[in-house]
Amino acid sequence: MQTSKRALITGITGQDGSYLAELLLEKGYEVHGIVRRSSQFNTSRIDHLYVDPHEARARLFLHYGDLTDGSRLVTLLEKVQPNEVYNLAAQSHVRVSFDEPEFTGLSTGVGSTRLLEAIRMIGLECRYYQASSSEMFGATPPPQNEDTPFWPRSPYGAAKVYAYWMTRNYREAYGMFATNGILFNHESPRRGETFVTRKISMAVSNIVAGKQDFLYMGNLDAVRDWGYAKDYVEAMWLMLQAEEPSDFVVATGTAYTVRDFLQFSFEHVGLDWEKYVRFDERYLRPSEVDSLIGDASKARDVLGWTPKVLTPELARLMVDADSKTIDLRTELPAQL
Ligand code: NAP
Ligand code: G4F
Repeated sequence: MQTSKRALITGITGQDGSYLAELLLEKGYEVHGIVRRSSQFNTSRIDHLYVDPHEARARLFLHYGDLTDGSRLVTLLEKVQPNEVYNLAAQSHVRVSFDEPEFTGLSTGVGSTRLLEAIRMIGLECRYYQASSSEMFGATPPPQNEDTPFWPRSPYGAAKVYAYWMTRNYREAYGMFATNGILFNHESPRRGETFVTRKISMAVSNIVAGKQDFLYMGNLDAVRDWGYAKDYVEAMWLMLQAEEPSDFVVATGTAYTVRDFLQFSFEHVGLDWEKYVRFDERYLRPSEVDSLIGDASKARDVLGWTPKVLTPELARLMVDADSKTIDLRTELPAQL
């Protein structure tokens, strides 16, 4: 399908940003992404999409910017004039948010306000997507849906709750088309290496290749509702095509423990996970989220969205992907 729409994605270099950019390019969008200046290139997840902007066929454009720099957001929005803005940028690691609570608040929380306010200040007519999170439900027992009260258990969760309410406030106060996607955990071979699923899939491929002896982990009892990132970016796009702005839970509705994910992953290569996994308290959090299981009935009924890949298949596809790229990877510093 061809459209002449223009989208701006913050966090385009992240897991979801890269899949969303792919999806929007497939749909004929002109895609603009905000990239943080770094001393090394940080665009490996989107390099395969990049075409030199001097070429007429180029439809992906990257711009330097940062959610902590409000005036830059104003100049960028004014220049790009997007029809759709997807705010995916965040310090997104829950454990790290306990180490860097202030920065997490500035980027993950107030960063959203900077973007919303920049849109309002320049009078841009656009649809806005906020990457809200199931982490906002925290200690409230499952199943969680759009009406479930928030009880965040981390600086990250608290920052996301603030951003959620600012998004709703701009919708109610200024009539903006501003929507929250409350996404449950979603993973892929592009998942950051220090999130639990990717840490497991990389370790399994390393162990099979004889490059690693043991995997050190924290709480194996936590329950999560893990879906596939590629399915979830489709839901983001559908939310901005809806008639009305609203808030939507996106989840598979299934529940597995970290221990289950270990079992699916090791079993896939014929190994017994219990022989390789050891405990390290470094990976515990000061306060944990015990159980997240989403009820995505509203997304199904209003948007027609359903997940295609469930957790056991996800674990297998991640192990397969990491096994194929094992020779191309650099090893992680152990303390991460
Ligand atoms: P991710 O892989 O960690 O990507 C985060 C992105 O944000 C990266 O592009 C990162 O840039 C960028 N970023 C971080 N701080 C920034 C700043 N101050 N200014 C501009 N950009 C900044 O996260 P993800 O898994 O794709 O998740 C996307 C969004 O959904 C995040 O907001 C996350 O909190 C939220 N979310 C994720 C999940 C999930 O399970 N994946 C679930 C619910 C909600 P660099 O590449 O330069 O670091
Ligand atoms: O993979 P995780 O780090 O993801 P977490 O904390 O659920 O957060 C992710 O999902 C949120 C949606 O609910 C997003 F908003 C957020 O941005 C992020 O994408 O940890 C999952 C579970 C936790 O209970 C953790 O304690 O795995 C447990 N875990 C056990 N051992 C571990 C480890 N987590 C990590 N990262 N590393 C471990 O060694």
